[in-house]
Amino acid sequence: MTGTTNTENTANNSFVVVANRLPVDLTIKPDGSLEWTASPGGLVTALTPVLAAHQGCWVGWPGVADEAPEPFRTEDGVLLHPVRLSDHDYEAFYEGFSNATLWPLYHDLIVTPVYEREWWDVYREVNLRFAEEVAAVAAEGATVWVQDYQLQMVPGILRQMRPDLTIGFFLHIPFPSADLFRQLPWREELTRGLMGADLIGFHLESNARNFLDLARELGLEVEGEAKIREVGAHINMSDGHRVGVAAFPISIDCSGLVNFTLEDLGRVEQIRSELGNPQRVILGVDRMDYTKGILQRLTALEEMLETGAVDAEDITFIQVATPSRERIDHYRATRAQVEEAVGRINGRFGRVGRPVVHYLHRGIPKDLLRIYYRLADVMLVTPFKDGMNLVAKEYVACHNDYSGALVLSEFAGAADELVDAHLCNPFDIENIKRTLWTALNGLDTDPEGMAERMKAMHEQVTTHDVDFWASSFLDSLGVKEQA
Ligand code: GDG
Repeated sequence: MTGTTNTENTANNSFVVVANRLPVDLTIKPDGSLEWTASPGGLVTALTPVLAAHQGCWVGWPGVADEAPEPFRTEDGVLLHPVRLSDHDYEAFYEGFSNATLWPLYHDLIVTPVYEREWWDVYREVNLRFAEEVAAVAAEGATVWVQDYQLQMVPGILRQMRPDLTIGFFLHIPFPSADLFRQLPWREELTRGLMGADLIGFHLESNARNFLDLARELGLEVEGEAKIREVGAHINMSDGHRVGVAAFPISIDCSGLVNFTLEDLGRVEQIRSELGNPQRVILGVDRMDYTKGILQRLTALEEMLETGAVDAEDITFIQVATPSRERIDHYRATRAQVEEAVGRINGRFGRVGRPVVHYLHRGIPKDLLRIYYRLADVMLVTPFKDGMNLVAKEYVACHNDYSGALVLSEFAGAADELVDAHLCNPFDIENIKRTLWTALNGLDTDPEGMAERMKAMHEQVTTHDVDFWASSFLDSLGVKEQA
């Protein structure tokens, strides 16, 4: 990736995004030189035009401990401003407080959160460091958009340092009920950190309501009620600061997904034939995370094979599970259980040259992922809890021919919008089995009804894409797009 090293004044940015990670990854080559590779996700795609139009700046960690290269400007004109984290910061702030405390607490205690005082100290320190970096690069009166659960103290610290700024915050994961959140030993500080923002965005109305309940419990005055893409509720702080609260369901960049060329469709058919032309292909795509319910869907499949509800000669299941947070115990245990189940199912029901489950524990290129999405007759998305789940939306976007079926957990945020999915309860194996069977059967017995459902979901996703998400949040924050 090319960029110009900064020799300019970097303190004049009128729009600043701050996230745990930069939109590029740093690698150190064997000769010691540094290399940047783009890691564009939906957030990067959505925010790049806004950042470019506003002379924007992205503040974040470059992905390598103890490195904070000079800020530099990308070809799009976005200034990237690296923040340094040591190995110890990474362990205590990221793996510890963010992912072993907040992640399970916010996902309704699927595993027990660890409350470690030292992690909290480091979380605060690292949040302070991010806030200081932002304060140094933001122009007078700039807008700052803080992203996600790793940086919840940043709005409050930043407001104290720079009261001239307009601060937005978006939470990409669920926000739990006040009853669960109350467990957190540092609940007041964390909540007050968030309340430094002018606008706090959640995926769902229910998340926003949970947050407003918490504010009431803390004795704050709440006005109005949570709405979607409209700031219907405000929290009035004693110093006169007003915090807007609303839901902004995130979505995907459809442009690279929707259009399938003849060559793409040829690849779909080629992979189907390499799989032995099964009647139905079932797909799962997740980070290897205990919240995603991968083991439960494998168990459902195994029991269906056992009873003969599905036949190993007729179906193939592809599970892509990208490595994630591999040093955390619960993640290691989840991987071990999933891999044991894959081995057992193939051992019991596969034959040489024809496994039932094709399992990849690595990331695959985006252009191959969309081929898999299109290939899949049924997509299985069964998280116990998920803020939104972009995979479900990506699958639907790739089915512009209205083929296929989506089996979707009721506990994924996406279920609020994708009401035409085959909804299931991932805690109930019998229910996953029934729902998967209904989806497979529907493709045979009611193709028109199934196509109607996919059409409705496809229209919902393509008309509510990631640009729509970013612009509705920023409009509500009062940022005018110049592009
Ligand atoms: C968090 C919240 C919320 C996955 N495997 C590969 C790959 N992916 C891409 C998918 C999708 C993304 O990763 C995963 O996004 P999800 O939304 O499904 O899940 P989380 O990572 O948990 O995201 C979630 C999201 O933030 C946004 O706010 O929806 O609820 O938990 O885009 O396509 N991409 C490629 N190869 C892979 O193997 N290229």
